[in-house]
Amino acid sequence: MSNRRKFIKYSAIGGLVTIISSAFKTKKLETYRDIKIEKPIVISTWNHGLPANKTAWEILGKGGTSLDAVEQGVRITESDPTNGSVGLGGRPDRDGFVTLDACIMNHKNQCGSVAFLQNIENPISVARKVMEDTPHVMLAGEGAYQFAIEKGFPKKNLLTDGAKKDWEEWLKKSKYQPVINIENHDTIGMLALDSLGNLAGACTTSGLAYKIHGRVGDSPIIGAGLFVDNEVGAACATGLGEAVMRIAGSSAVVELMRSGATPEEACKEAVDRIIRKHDSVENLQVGFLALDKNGQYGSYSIHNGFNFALHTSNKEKLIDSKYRHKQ
Ligand code: SD4
Repeated sequence: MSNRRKFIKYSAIGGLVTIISSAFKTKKLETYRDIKIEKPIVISTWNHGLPANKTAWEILGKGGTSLDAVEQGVRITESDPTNGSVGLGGRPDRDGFVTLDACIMNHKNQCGSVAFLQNIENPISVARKVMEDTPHVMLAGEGAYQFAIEKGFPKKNLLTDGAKKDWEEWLKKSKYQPVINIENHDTIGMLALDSLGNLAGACTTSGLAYKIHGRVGDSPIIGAGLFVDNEVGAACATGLGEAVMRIAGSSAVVELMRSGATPEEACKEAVDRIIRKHDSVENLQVGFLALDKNGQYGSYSIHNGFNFALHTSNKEKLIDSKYRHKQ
């Protein structure tokens, strides 16, 4: 392509970006004119977010940091054996191994992550250690496990009797059907803004039930399952990780907010991006959740059924997400 044609092409794209971002900016000014900053605040995915938020709030309400709040908050879900998609009690892969993915990110763009981690109940705290005690962002598999043991995390069998029984039942047909629809979900993603105005986020999961051994989803991938930029906002994702990774979902949501979109508009555009890139989304569920620097929050999902928990100084509730398609 000649330089002139390249220039015309890129200026046309640039012009379009300017038009889109100024549309968002105008909207933002209208929407936000009278809004006062709401903080502290914590939001998290699904109804297990209610007890997780409660723990996070014990920290935030006393002036603690958003980082401590999100770590302690999601540990509640990780340690709950009745939750089949996170930590202890998580459904195994198709070979019977419970493998966990988690990541955490603070207001300084520091982040830590573990993927394909086994036999450790609270991967989020291992992810935090990766962030704070190593020069790295991500550890995986056996190396992540060895690191956790060195840091004093106890080894624990995470396959509960109930999850084992369900897996044995699944083995009878062994139908490999990696779908996440409105019945098959549960990852916890949590976003918090503390009283100092700092954002942090955490995301933790056992991933897709009966996945191929070694499969890693979006949840430990910074920019996919979680992204935090303290200048703008934070976002996290739940649902089919492959679809989230393909659009760098949480990073996209934060960038859209940077361009002036409200949290809900940003989540909606990310959902639409996923829909545009799939021939059919009949069996595909993804939900995004976002919190901006002003404590404004929003969510959007492909299908109905996604909800999130909110906790502020005077509100503690579950909110149904807006969505594109009703099932
Ligand atoms: C994954 N995104 O491993 C996770 C699963 C999930 O609600 O979010 N379930 O693909």
